[in-house]
Amino acid sequence: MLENGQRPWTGSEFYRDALDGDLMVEETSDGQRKEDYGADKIQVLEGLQAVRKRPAMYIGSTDVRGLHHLVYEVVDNSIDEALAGYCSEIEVRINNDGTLSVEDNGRGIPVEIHSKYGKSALEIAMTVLHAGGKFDSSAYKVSGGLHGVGVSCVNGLSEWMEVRVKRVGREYYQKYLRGIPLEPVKMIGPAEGRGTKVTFLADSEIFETIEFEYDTLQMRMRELAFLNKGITIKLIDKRAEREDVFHYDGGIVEFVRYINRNKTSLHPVPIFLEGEKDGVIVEIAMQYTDVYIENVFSFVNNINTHEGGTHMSGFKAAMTRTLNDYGRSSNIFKRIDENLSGEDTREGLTCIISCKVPEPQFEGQTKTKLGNSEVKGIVESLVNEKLSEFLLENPAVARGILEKSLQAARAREAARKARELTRRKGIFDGSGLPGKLADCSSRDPAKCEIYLVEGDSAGGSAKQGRDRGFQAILPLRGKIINVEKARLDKIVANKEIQTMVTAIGTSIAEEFDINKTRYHKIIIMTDADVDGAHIRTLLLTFFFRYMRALIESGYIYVAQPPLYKIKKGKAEHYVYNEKAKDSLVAELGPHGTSLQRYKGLGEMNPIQLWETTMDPATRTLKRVTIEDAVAADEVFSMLMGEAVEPRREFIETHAREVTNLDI
Ligand code: 0RA
Repeated sequence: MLENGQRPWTGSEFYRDALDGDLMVEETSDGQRKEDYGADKIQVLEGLQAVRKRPAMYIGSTDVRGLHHLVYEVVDNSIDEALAGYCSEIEVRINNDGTLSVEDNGRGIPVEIHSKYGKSALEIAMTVLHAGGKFDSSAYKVSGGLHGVGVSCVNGLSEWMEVRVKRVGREYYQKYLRGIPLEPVKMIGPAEGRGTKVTFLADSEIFETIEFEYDTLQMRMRELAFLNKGITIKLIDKRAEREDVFHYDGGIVEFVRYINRNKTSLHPVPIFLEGEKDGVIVEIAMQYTDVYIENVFSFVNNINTHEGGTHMSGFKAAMTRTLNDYGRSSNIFKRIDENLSGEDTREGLTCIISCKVPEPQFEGQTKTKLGNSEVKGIVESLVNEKLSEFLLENPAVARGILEKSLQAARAREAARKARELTRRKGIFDGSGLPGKLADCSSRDPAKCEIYLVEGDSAGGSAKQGRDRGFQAILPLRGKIINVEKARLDKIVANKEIQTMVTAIGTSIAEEFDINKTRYHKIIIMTDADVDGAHIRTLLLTFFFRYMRALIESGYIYVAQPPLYKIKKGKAEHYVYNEKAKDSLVAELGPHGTSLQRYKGLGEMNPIQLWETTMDPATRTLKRVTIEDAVAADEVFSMLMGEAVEPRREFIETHAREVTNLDI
């Protein structure tokens, strides 16, 4: 029998219902259960059918990103259990057979018979769409957020899934094929401790790839451990015998230290502010460094709110006001009219804002913008109050921050003057086009394309191979400037940037004007190697920071040069990825087949480059979305300064993801 009766209530109606039914699974007669099984089954099947029919509606996409969302979805349930105070360890394991397991040491999903449905609560949780969302109102559930669709959705998108629950000294088990249970939940033996373990094989009928990427999971698991202090998250890759254990008692303070680990900070200890009002919990950690960009990341219920929202507005308003007030009252401002803009106060700032909001409203293009209006005031008054307190108690740190902000204000003024000068000299207005640019003859931006090509030799081939009617070529030499390490005035003075911006025609930053763009396709064409990926990441980061509307308008693309040329007899085939190569080689057979791997664009002659990469009739272009750019920017901000090799590998993997998108 249940041992629950007097157990304090934990906040879930769904599970409360489950506990009403007084029966343990093994005490249920199977014959009884099969009767009501029919009607429920139809309902369940309809739900799962919907998920399988439109997977993107539930998990965003069916590419490698969607695949990883499955993992996050399952992990989120364990995180919820941890936030409720019942779970301290979560293990995520990529198994040798391509499956993935998530195991926690929480209370275990209830297995008791749900009175309304006449079957195990566990089965309902695993098979009924939104069961968790609808019934479970525990305060800060991650569910209801970005992809809070519940584990049943993952189940429906898995070739198979199995769940093991340890409770009250017993282990329970159920297995599903594409979301459909093979048999009722059964007790399979005694068990020690409690917990839940879910294992699944993503369905290759649904997903473009079902191969999990360690680096992608590693980044998210580390982030979750930072955002939820005290939880231990273990990540294991049985394919490569790789593993990490993430556990941070310092939470987001350690997150900020981590992001800044290779930067020079202005004060040794990050500033930490926290508070709670009307059920909204706010935590903020921040630290200034000597770099010139701001790295402010915000999260709501563990979801990265890339598009900001009310918590971000409240934070920015309070920062501007508090630092200006302090500058004036402490006489750090020399002139009475001295004034910091919001941007000035955030130059060099690394900040994590983490809010827990009971009923979050997510808005915006990618549903990553917090809409709850009450949160602005809550964050704003918290920061106003606690930050001014901090400044008064730490005058030396306060002076450092104010001086940095004043420098930023002066630099901004200098950059404005410099831009005026460049404008007078005609550098940015398109009147004096750079000599390196091989422009096209058309003047209709909607028809024109510009290829930003890595290196002079590939640039040469592209110039010869192109259709000069509408295709312009701009060779970029060497690395472009790292936008994190240079202020706008320096960036504006950089020759590669000047050439590129002048050719595009829009100017940058505050003077950026999308209507002046000379091309509606700006195509990044780099080698398919680490350096190429690095340049691509730098360019995306630059566009993201200073010419964002080009990305938002869908004008930025990545070219897809082939990886191999395969020849058999007279026939030549170009292939664009390893998988395609393997299957074509298998098809043609090794006899008389030759394989050439292209390491760089420079290895192709002009005709080959045209045929494979530039001819609109045959090429594939990948349009860069704002999400790709955000990812590139984040990879950059969070990984900058890490030991060079791992960082390069990481950038390479993730930059490759960017190129794997569909238009
Ligand atoms: C609500 C109530 C109880 C357990 C859970 C939620 C739970 C759900 C998941 C999902 C993944 N891991 C989980 N661990 C626990 C049980 C209530 C009780 O036993 O008192």
